[in-house]
Parts: sequence; C-alpha cells; structure tokens
Amino acid sequence: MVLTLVPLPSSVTAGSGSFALSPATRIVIVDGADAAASALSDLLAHRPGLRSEVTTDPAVAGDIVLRSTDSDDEAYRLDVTDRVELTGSAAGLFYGIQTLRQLLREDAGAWSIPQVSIVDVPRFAYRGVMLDVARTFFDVATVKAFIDRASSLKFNRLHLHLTDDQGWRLQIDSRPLLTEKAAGTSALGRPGGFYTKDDFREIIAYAAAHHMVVVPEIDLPGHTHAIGLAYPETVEAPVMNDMLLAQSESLGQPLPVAGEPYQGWGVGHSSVRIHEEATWDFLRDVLGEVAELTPGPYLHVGGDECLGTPQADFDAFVERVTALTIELGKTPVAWHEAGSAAVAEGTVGQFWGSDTPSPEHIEHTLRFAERGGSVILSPSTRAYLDMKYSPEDPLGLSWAAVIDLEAAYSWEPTAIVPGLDPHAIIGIEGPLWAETLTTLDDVDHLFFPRAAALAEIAWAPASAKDWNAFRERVGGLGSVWDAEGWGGHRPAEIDWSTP
Ligand code: TNX
Repeated sequence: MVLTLVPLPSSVTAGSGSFALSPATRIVIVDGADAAASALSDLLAHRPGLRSEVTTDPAVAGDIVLRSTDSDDEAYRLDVTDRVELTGSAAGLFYGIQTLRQLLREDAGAWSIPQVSIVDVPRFAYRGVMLDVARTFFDVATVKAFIDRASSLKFNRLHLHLTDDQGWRLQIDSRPLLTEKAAGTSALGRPGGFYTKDDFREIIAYAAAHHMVVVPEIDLPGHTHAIGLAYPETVEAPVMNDMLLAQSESLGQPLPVAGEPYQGWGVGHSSVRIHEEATWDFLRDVLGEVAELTPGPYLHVGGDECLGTPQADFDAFVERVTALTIELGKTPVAWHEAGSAAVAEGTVGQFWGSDTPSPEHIEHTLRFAERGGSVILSPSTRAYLDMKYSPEDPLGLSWAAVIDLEAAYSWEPTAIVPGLDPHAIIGIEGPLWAETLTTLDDVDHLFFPRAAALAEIAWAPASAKDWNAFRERVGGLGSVWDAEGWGGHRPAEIDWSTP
C-alpha cells in the first residue's frame, strides 16, 4: 500500500495492519503536549463520526499518545501499532499531527490509520510561502485559511507582501495617511483594504499556533507608487519603461499617474526619494513599527525591479536600508537584485531568477553569502506559485514559465545558483503573487497541488526525490484536501482516485 505522505518523511517503515479509531478514542497527553492535543482533537472533530476525549490518564491500547520533549527542533517520531505514539518538540508534535492528517483514512464510515513507524526531520530550516496581499487584498480570514493549508504541508514561514504600487496594507500609527489614502483599491479596480495592528497581531498569533513565522515585507525603494497617495513628498514621479508601456497597451491597463491609485500591474516605475532625509524619517518610522509588531527575526525590505532608479542610488539605498533594519533588531531579507550593493552583514537574499540564472543574477545572489548572509531560493521558473499550470490555465501569469506539477517538483535547490555554498542556503519559498487572483478558490487553484511539490523539496531528503513515487503519494492527498474543504487544481497527469 502506498502511504500518501507529502512531504515524504526522512524514514518510513510500513507495517501490515492498521489502527482503528472510534468515537471512544482517547488522546493521552504526556509531559504537557496540550496544544498538540487540542490541534489533534480539532482535526478529529472535523471527521464525521469521530470524536476524542483528551486525558492525562495512563495510556492503554487504543489510545493516541502525545508525548512532548523539550528540544527546540522540528523533529518527531510516530509509531502506529495497537496505539498511536507521537513524540516530539512542540513543532515536532505539530508536524506529526499533519502526518496523521494525511494517514487518516475512511472506509465505509470506519476511520483508521495504517501501522507505520516514522522518524522525521526537515531538510531546510526555512520552508516558505508568500502571499501577495497588495495586488489583491485578502482579509484576515483568508490569510488564516492560507496558513491552514501551508502549515499542513509543513511550511514554517509566511512571507506577506504587504505593500506595492497598488496598495498599502498595514496600519502604521505614525503615518496614518498610508491606510487612510493608500489602501482603498487593489489591481484592476478590485476592492482594497488593510490590516489594523490588531488584525496583524491576530495573523501572527494564528501563524505561530501553526508553527509559522511571519516575514513582513515592505517593498522598497521601488513598488512604492501607493506611498505617493499619502505622502507625495516621499516618492519620485513615475518613470515609464518600455516593458510597462508595451504591457499597458497590450493588456489595456492604465499607466501610473502620480497621486492617483495605480490599478495596472506593470512594474519598475516607482521609487521613493532616496536622497531626501524626510524619506529616511519616514522609513525609520514605518520599519520601526513593523519591527516592533513582528516577533519573528526577519524584515523583508524588497529591492526588486527598480527599473527607473540609477544603479548608484539603488545601491546607496540598499546599503542604508539593510543597516537600518539591523539597527531595528531584525535580519534584513531582500530580493536578489539587492546583492549589487554592500548589503549589511547577514542580510538574507531571496533569489527569484530562472533555474538557469544570468551571470548578473548569480553574482548578486553570491554577494549575500560573501557578506555572511544566506539565501532563500525561489526560482521563478519552478517555485513561482502564480505561474499557470498550462497555457490554457484561466488563472496565473506566464512570464517566467508555465509550471506543471512535474516542473514544480523536479529541481534541486543546491543546483540552481552555480558557486553558491550549499550551507548558505537556508531554504526555499513559493511566492504567490496576486495579479490574477480574487478569491480563496483562486488561491487554492494555484496552491494545490503545486505547493505539495515545493513542500517536498523543502522538507524531504534530496535523495528521496522520485517523480513517479511522488505522483502516487500526491494523488492520495486529493481526498485529504477535499475532506478539509480545500479546493485546488487536479491535473490529469495524476491519478486522484487513490484512497
Ligand atoms: C515579479 S518576483 C515581481 C512581482 C510580480 C511578479 C509576478 C518579484 C520580486 N517581483 O512584482 O508580482 O513578478 O509574477
């Protein structure tokens, strides 16, 4: 029998029988595994006919035992015999429960878990997904739904692209006009919106309960047209580029006009005023509040697609903004273009070039490692969750590639950027840009099943890569996602009928 597990655990030994669940199944907590017990009892409560009692009584056959250890890793051990024994740190127990979610099977109303012994530990520490809430504003409930989905695949970083030309999405007390004047719209006339600080705290807490660390991004110095709606003295006039002009004509989208909401999705036309001290007062206020609001170690400062900004100005900006971020107590993260500059020591670079990168992209990416930092790999031809699955796909873009499930699965992070020390790679991230998205169903369509391919690259040992085996395992997850009410695309190359 195929165990439908994605990402594949480091070690799996299948047994022959199965463990039967019933409404009398007990969850036994050992050594304070309370949070895990409530996560598991919630999961079971959502399965028709299942219920569970949580207890600290001694365990007997038929029980599910959750045993917490005080290690701070993400590993867990799962043994399913005549009982279920799950042992791990808080994060490890959470991941073990995600594994149980995938193992839990229903047959004619009877629920069971196949007997198995699993020892599991992730390959990479940074396993990220990104949601663009600037081109389309997604409310708190949708972000939580996104966290549910991503954390079920053992992703542990949620990068939120909070600002862009089309809108500013986070309340900043010292600069109230950002949300009063620059948050009202999204791309293509879609409604805008923003998170109050309490909303944002709620997202952070929900993410933390799902073992995801929020990485907030304030995209700078470009992608900043919206700031000009609120604080016009902080931004330059739009600079048109050929790509923008051609794209706006072919898509029938408006060109950016200073002081008016931008509703197209062309890039590279905006910049903050890099040499004005008032800009730096603004940035100190904004980044200071974001840093204060964010418990996680990272603050993403953008750095992509500054097509109208002179190189020397861009480099001066990057040098100063990464230093400021460190001063504010956070590790800066920046898109790889920022590697043209003397980034602050320790800055993390996010590579988004193709899987056969240009010499310039390589050079910029290596710079982060040379300066004591590390790299997150998001090769746009493989890891971009906003690309179409096929040319006919109604959603998504295709400028980087058309990415079917096999393309999303068949790449190796250490082989993308020649010369990059594998030890400098902290992990991978799948960005979901939102130009073509309006609903959670749209998000699901681009996310499932491709995110499962990325999750396996992020978590499973490199030696486990096997497309045909993955196809079988992922096919069995369709019913698991259905049971959760999660949508998604079901490409015909996969047999989704596996139970
Ligand atoms: C490029 S990738 C962008 C975004 C777009 C995306 C669409 C990157 C760092 N910048 O501004 O949303 O393409 O695929």
